[in-house]
Amino acid sequence: MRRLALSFIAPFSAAMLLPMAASAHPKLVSATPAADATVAEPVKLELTFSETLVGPLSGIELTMTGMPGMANHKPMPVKGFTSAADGKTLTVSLPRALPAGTYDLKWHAVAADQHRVEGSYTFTVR
Ligand SMILES: [Cu+2]
Repeated sequence: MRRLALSFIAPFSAAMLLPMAASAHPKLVSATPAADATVAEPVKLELTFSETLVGPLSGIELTMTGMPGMANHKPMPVKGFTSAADGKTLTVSLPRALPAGTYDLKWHAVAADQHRVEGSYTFTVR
């Protein structure tokens, strides 16, 4: 009988000790263009996160990794865009529509606890 009682207590205690703090880190919820999507030439990118962003500390780096008909395209950073955070959404305004090619987008996001979280995804412009 004593053995049976102990087997009930152990799993219950373990569940009580699970850490809760990680929930405050921003996760990418959705993006336009979406990860792995193929889209017509965008002039604006939009990334929506799970937490309210600290604007000046959140942003992206965008690299063109391929162009149609061009073998061995070297990674080419896209420059001249501006990004602004409003609540949970980061909006990136491009100086002109992105030309056809493949792109690697690296994002970094900071929410209230000031920890920097990073991620990346790719998309294609046709
Ligand atoms: Cu943190």
